[in-house]
Amino acid sequence: MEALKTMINDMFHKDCSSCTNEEIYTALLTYTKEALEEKGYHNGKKKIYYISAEFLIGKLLSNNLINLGIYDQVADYLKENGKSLAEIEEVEPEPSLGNGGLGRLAACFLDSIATLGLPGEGIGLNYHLGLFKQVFKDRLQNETPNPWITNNTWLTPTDVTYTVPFHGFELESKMYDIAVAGYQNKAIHLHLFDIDIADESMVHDGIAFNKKDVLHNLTLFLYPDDSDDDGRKLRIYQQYFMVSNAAQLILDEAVAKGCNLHDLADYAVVQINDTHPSMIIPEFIRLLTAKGIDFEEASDIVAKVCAYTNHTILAEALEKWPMSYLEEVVPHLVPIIKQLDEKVKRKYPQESVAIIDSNNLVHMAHMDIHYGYSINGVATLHTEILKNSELKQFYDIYPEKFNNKTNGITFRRWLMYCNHPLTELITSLIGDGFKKNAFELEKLLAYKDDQEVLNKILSIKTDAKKVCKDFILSNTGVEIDENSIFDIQIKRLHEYKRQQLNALYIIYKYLEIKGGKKPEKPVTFIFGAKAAPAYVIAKDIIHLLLTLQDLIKNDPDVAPYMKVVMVENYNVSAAEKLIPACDISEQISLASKEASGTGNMKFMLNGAVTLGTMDGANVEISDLVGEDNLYIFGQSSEQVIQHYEKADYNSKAIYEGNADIKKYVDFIVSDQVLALGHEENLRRLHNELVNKDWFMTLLDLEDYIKVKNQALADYTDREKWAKKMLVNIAKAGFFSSDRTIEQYNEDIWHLTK
Ligand code: 26Q
Repeated sequence: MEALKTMINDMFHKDCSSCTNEEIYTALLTYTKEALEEKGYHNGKKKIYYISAEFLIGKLLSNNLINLGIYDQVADYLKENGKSLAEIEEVEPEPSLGNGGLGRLAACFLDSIATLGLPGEGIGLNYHLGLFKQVFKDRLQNETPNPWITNNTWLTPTDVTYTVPFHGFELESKMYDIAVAGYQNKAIHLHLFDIDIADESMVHDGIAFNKKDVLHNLTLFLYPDDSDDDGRKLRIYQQYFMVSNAAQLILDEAVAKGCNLHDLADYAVVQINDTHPSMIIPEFIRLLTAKGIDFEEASDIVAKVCAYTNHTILAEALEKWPMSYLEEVVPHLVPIIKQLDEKVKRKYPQESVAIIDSNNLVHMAHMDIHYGYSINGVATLHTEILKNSELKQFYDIYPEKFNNKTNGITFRRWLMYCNHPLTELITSLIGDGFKKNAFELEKLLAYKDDQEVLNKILSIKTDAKKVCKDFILSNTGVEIDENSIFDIQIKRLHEYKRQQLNALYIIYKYLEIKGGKKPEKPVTFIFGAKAAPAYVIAKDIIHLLLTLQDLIKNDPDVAPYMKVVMVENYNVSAAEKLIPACDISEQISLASKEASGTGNMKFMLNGAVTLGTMDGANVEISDLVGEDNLYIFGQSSEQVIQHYEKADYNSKAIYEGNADIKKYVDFIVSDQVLALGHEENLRRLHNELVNKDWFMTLLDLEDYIKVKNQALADYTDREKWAKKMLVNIAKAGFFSSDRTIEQYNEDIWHLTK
């Protein structure tokens, strides 16, 4: 640590113990950046370019220290000087360059690409204010900006700049880099493109800004509201800016390595992360034809370079842009897209596979599938649904293009960093081979009947709950009981994820306790979720949760037995505190709707037991741990898909036919709840559940209550529960993103290390 010591002295002319946390953070940032540069970057003839509108990277300091292998030394050195690394980390702002799962997956993938030593880069946008910061006011979500770029930033400006043409004007870009360290390996780059003239001062009243002033707002926010036309167009501006820069960079790098452009596929593979970067296909063709390659060959070249990952089957999230928008924003791509569409129509005249449909909507996913060489889903069930229903018409044409890549998570952040005590216990039992080969976690199964080990696992959980309790107190002002059961649902707020189902359980439980039935063990129901600013019902669900939180807190009959707490501004840093403390992991989406889920994997790895539907990667978790080690409820994806096909789901009939269900749903608009909450929000939500309920909450409610009660009852047999925890940890190895990335490379990218 001599070098760090000298650096601190040179920078601040005093020693570590007299520095402020801000000063030490500044020194550590410089120190770490230099260490990363010294290690160098992976290189090779062929590179993977992972292009994504989102990279939810989280705070970077500790993660980089771990991957550089110096975390313990730095932490010890600071401790010797009376400082705490945990407190210093608080100084670091969290970049919020993603919404949720898709963005976090991209961040885990960069970690694994670097760790496995694959030549690769991430390419995205440098949103100055990221995703909004959530503030609760009057039990409602408000949105404020999250400025994360300070003088002390991981961003390194580069000299790389490109000209991006739009209708009527051009924008000069500037590329910023963030180094992503591999674990005990070299680093890779995350390239984030920006414009110099982005103007944060145009943001006012929360996160409102002039959407028409594209010159100054292009990189201000992640995904501006797409509830209106200007917001949707701004999304197209952002997407094109991202992919034009990416395409220019990729071609430049290839040419610099000796590529003649006809052989681009020997130098580059582009993974298109959902359809947000899909315009890279026509953009590549535009650039290649400008260099003299004819259209036919250009489209063949692109089809050997681009691969597409689908992350959702929700129709409203599949991007379809009106041709008129593209004409307005990127008219130079329009003739290319039309030519691509005509080529498809000549061979496959059926409208279901057209790029441009009869309403003049451009289907981005359709373009990816026709002009990419691989399409993958993100969990086994999800890929099967794509092949057999959602994208069946394409599977019939191109069966060889379809493949599954079940998602994964980086164990560096989601175990080694966020749960040191568990990491140490595992290391003491099976050595540290699991850090490079996650499947070695299975060796833990040998300790399934070892009392001492089981007790240690339980006591690590209790300690994590104490840490989490402090976090929740400082975040919300609510004091929770570390001896209660921690039941946690943290993820974006969406009706398909069914936070409302969990809320109805809470109402059931509240009424049961009011009726005199006291639970054996108190339960804390913990939530964290942001709702899209324009998603009205999602915001109503947040309002219900915050209202229930207060109702229960203020009721002395009930408060000793249950508590509800909603964490404000749920983000990666909050997840790192909550996940190690969780007993019951809520993964309760309507079967068939959650493509994979990745929180489910993080919880399992940290010894939580899943309570979930047979959806997304829950199915694979269930296969791995066996039915004794998780709790499954609800209708299967086949049954749900049947209901949609027959359009026979009727929530009103369930509501009217089941007095208990009616009682729980009506409680939302009871006098007690209305006395605390807002009538408009609560009535709207009640009406939604009774008359629409698109995601079949009421259908699964009875079974959910039954199975959740079973889980809570089983929790009291501590030894039995500890065994379930151990099996979950031991079987989590499959969900390492290292495994996922190995499979992408084997089947799609074909890179040499
Ligand atoms: C599309 C059009 C207009 C506006 C916004 C969007 C949009 C924005 C973000 C569509 C989708 C997203 C994000 C999707 C996402 O996060 N999907 C999640 O991806 C994870 C990683 O594969 C899965 O684990 C989750 O199941 C999936 O929901």
